[in-house]
Amino acid sequence: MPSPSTEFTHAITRRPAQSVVNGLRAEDSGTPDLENMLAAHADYVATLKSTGSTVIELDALKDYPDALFVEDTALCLPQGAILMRPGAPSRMGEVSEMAPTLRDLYSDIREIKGPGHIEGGDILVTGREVLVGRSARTDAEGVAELRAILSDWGHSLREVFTPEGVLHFKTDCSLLDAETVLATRRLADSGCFEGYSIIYVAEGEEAAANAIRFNDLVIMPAGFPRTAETVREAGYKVREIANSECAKIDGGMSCLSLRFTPS
Ligand code: CIR
Repeated sequence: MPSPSTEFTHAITRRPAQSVVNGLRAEDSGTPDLENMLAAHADYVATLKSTGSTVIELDALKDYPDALFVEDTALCLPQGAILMRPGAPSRMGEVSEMAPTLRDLYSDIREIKGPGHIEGGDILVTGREVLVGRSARTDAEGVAELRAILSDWGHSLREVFTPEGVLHFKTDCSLLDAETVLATRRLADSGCFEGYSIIYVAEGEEAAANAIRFNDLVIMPAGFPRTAETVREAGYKVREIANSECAKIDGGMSCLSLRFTPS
């Protein structure tokens, strides 16, 4: 039987706009180079497609510099899709840009109405539950609203906490299979993955934790050889994609797509 947390027939991506150079970032580590970013993005899309999945590629949105990070706008589950309510004010409008695409794919669309906030980057769907990390972008009210929707669909939500200074919960972890996570020590030491198998990223390679399991592949950011080797040795098929430009605006492998099998 296909595993709904790792096997997907569809993904949605959005091309970076020229305005991506103005994307939000915690620290300035240089201006992203659009040409390099577009090349890496094309490689990312091709890699998703190589697993047999349909990839819906949306047009760039110049008014929203961070709109390529589509993951933050919605949570897609087998039962339906939930429109998020980003905690970053400059990203709020991205949700209504995503909504029509999801309405075409799903018959049941819910939305986080507020006043709370929640971004998709703080949500990890595992084989047994939905983990949501409170963060600077995701608050208690947002989590409570999501919990009510998920309980309608029979999912249990467990609230956890993203370490201080880490943008999103999934900045520091990813699902490798229904019961196994790749995580940083600073996150796993909080105890949030009790009962799961944990593969730790190598020390100094914390940014490798933002990976995705997409069908038969684990797609990881390039440049973290010790972690990639550990994941390979654990039996996963790893594909590395350049992420130097998205990293300058705190983005990674999970942020760049919504992954799902529509109902
Ligand atoms: C932001 O700060 O919102 C973007 N520059 C990066 C978003 C990354 N998204 C994610 O981790 N899911």
